[in-house]
Amino acid sequence: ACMEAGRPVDSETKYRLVEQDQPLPLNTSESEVPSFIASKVSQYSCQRKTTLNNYNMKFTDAFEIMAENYEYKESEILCLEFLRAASVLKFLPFPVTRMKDIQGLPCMGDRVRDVIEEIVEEGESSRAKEVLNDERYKSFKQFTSVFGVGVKTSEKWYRKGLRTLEDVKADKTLKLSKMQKAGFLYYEDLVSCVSKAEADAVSLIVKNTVCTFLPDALVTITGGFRRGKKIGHDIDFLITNPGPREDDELLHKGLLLYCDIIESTFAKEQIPSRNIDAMDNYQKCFAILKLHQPRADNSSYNTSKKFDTAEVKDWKAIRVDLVITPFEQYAYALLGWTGSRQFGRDLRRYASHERKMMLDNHGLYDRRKRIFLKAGSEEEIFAHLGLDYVEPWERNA
Ligand code: DCT
Ligand code: MG
Repeated sequence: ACMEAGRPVDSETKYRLVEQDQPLPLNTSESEVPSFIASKVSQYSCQRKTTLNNYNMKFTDAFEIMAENYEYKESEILCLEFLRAASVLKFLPFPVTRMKDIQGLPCMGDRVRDVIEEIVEEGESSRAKEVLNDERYKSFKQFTSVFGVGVKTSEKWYRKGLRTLEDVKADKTLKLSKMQKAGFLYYEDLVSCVSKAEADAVSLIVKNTVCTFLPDALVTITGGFRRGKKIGHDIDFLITNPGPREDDELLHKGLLLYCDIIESTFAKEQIPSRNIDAMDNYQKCFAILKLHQPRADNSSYNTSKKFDTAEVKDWKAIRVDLVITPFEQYAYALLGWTGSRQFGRDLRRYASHERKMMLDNHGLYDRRKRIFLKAGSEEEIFAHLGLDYVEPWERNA
């Protein structure tokens, strides 16, 4: 129910203006306007601080719908245009109310301005609304909400004339992958978002389990939860073990509802990938974990019929990504897996366009010096790039 506009919507952001405890402008008296110079805003989100305080959700939601539709159409350039614009508006310390407010800002192309203009004038975007009602968009949205289904599979299903998940389930000629079968089996749980409390509970399980195999291992929560989000679509973990390498099976089978282990494809002398959106080569495990949670007694019906409680499902399926990295690459993996995706994209773009360096989740290569730059912390990576440090909760670009 929290899926909207392509990704789980942080329902809390809707109330943030009310419950926010740290107002943005620092030490300004009421009459003072926070100093903000539009023309000084960097086009790279890695040079901006973007908290979860989004004053422009009206616009960014519309942009994300547009971007998603272009993603489904595989128009990468248009998709990125809207994602970059969304990221700039997420960073703005005030709500946009007139066209003048965006004057001088980067990433505000004509297509983007048209959408902003309409929202400023009409309160909503007819283009975004059109997309939401578009048959192809609606189908792709449903299809990609299944774990293991991406744009390519959706395209295939759509071309076969399938339009809904019911159509897909009814089509017995389709060959579903193991991943997709698990995706359908746990569908309801997986589309309902993961809460911070659930993330903490899973974190304990993962840490305890990893600990029994690798007592010295470092387990860190990454992804949206590390950036301070209160809900997510999955929980991302980074695991590293100082000392000798030993990346064997990490989890008790009983809790693992689904596990797809991707073996490490890392070749030592490999130069960082040029692909801006490249996957990394770490051993990883896309898993679905069984989280036991005694359901709150929200129905007196259950308690009055005690013998029926065995029928009640007392657990929830939760998507967990485990990434195992060699200790030397830990900082790079942490930076990459903390995201946001847009922040990561801009870091890599900045490295290559502004510094002649190549950044990925494994390392940073200086093309002029022809060396890999070592880093033991995220701070060191920012320093290598000549960037001011940006805290995880400021990377919600
Ligand atoms: N990432 C990466 N390489 C990949 C996949 C992801 O570097 N092959 C990074 C980008 C963001 C981060 O990992 C976490 O990915 P998601 O879980 O998809 O994003 P999220 O920000 O955690 O969002 P959500 O809250 O929806 O899980
Ligand atoms: Mg995540």
